[in-house]
Amino acid sequence: GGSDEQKRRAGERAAEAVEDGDVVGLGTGSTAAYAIRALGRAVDDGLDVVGIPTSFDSRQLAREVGVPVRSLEAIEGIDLAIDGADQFDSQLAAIKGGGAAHAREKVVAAAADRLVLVVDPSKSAATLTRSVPLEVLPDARPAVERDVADLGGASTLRRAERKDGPVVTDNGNLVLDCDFGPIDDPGRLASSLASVPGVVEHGLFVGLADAAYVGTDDGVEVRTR
Ligand code: DER
Repeated sequence: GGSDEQKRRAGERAAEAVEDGDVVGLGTGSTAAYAIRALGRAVDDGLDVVGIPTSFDSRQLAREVGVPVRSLEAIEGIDLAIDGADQFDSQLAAIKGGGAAHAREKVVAAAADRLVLVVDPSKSAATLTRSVPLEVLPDARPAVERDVADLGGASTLRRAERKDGPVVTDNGNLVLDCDFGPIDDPGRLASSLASVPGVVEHGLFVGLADAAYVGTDDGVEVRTR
């Protein structure tokens, strides 16, 4: 992946786009974390903002740095969502879910007036090629694996690192990482995956991002659709 300096530049630039009184979607991952930390400093300087976290982790970090948080159900709308991505293409279609938080991330992203991806150059690709994470109801996993195979995907149950057995999401579900090879039509695959029974959410974010802030070694490139 990219350097911490590149991620920091992207995250801090996104935080600068937040205006007084905004409701902000707080994404998950190491790049979005820089935006949350920058918002914490802005709150110390008097910025009036409410954060909507997308995971246990982003809620914890927001609390640590002093960004007021509300649950998603408590707000009418979100002005700006800031989130990372595992990969994105020239149309700003993205693969997310490296942190197994993509179900709540997508709800927040879709509810937001604007979604800005905060990324580093290692996430950019002409064509999406990474595995697509699926959040899956535990009992439905074998059926979902069969449906994914029928769609040409190879599923791997995401195992935890410091726990025996699989990763369990904040919502109590499992994660399948599904390798479809190069994804020439992300929209088509997204709708196929969305209709597989037992899939709570897939990690393809198509038509959601308005811009990508790409942190480089000497600045930030802003890419739009
Ligand atoms: O889980 C996610 O979708 C995150 O946004 C994530 O995958 C990106 O994480 P990173 O900024 O630490 O690379």
